[in-house]
Amino acid sequence: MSAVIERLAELAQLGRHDAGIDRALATPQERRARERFATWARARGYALTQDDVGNLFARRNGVRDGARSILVGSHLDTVPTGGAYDGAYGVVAALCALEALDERNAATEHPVEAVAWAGEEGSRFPLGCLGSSVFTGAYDGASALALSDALGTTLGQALAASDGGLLDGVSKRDETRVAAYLELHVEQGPILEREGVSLGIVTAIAGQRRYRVAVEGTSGHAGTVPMARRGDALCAAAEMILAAERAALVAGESVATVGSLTVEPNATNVIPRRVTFSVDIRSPDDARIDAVETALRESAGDANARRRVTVAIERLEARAPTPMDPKLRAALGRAVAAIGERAIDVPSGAGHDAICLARIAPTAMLFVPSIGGRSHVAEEETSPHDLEIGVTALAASIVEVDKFVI
Ligand code: HGY
Ligand code: MN
Ligand code: MN
Repeated sequence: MSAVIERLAELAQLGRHDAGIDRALATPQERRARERFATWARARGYALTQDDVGNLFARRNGVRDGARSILVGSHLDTVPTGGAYDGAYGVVAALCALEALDERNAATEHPVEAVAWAGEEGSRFPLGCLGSSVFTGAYDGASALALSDALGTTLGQALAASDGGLLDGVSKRDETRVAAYLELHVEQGPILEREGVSLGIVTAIAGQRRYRVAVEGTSGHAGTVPMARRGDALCAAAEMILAAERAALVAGESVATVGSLTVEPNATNVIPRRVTFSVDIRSPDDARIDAVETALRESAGDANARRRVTVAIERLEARAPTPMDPKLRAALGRAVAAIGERAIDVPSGAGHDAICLARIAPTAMLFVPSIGGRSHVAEEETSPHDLEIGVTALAASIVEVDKFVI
């Protein structure tokens, strides 16, 4: 069994439960995944560094003194019901690609570093791409460490804890100059499988905005408050959620998702006093995201006017649609041809750390197919054949990119 298959099977046990894998940032299971990454890297003599928010780097030296690093990686954390490949594949494949260069005794001009970015999913602390946002200066490190999870634990506290924290004996990372960034990821969509091809070269990553919406109404007895006199927070929330769904359908090439919702006091015979819910809007076209956000805000205004509630919309994150670097995409095309494979251009509806790295360095992504196009579910699956081709293509891409980036 190849190293990429074996290592993914091992990581898949960390955080496994009967509905998938739960490996949120700075939890014991996610720390153990970072420890496995460190063990594999040390076994190859790669120099390990980590920064204050838990990004972890394994460096294979280059031959040109002072050259900036080519970073290659993804993330080890998962959504609460995650699969075995989202993120983990790109981290394991990055290490395997470095090892493939070792086996071929292939020297690179630039140092190449495999990276495990901290907290890409944003499932524990309320910021997606947390680690790569801090690394690229898109988010302040101290503010990130002050972010709290649902239980009030801050990221700083979690990383200081022995079981979820930074790894011992790993030197601090200060270097943030980057020559280029490559990320290999499962597509999480249906295109490659439908086209019958094992590799995709990503054209652009969809823009994404995340919000937290709070609806304050008035609690009361479910049996005695007349309908015309209610300030029912949940009915108001329901109207807003359907307004966002309708707006995404009308805008086209857009998606709007409410994945998380809480009701207070959450009792069957009490009118809901307060409802909070998440909104995730995405599109390759910012104007369409604007249209869906406008519809959401208009629906909130309508609820404020008609429903005796008060609605507050907090925008948590906004990432513009991000094209991948054309010169790197061409290099990936040459690399795929060099290994005798075919690739097609494919957009990414899913978000990735690459959206942050593209702010500071030429950035490109490779995809391999997701069976049934499914991801963020326990059933997430990619064939061993495609997993292995991805690693070969990634190693060839590093060699190609190393020839010309600065
Ligand atoms: O939400 C996303 O697209 C990514 O999986 N964090
Ligand atoms: Mn994901
Ligand atoms: Mn991912």
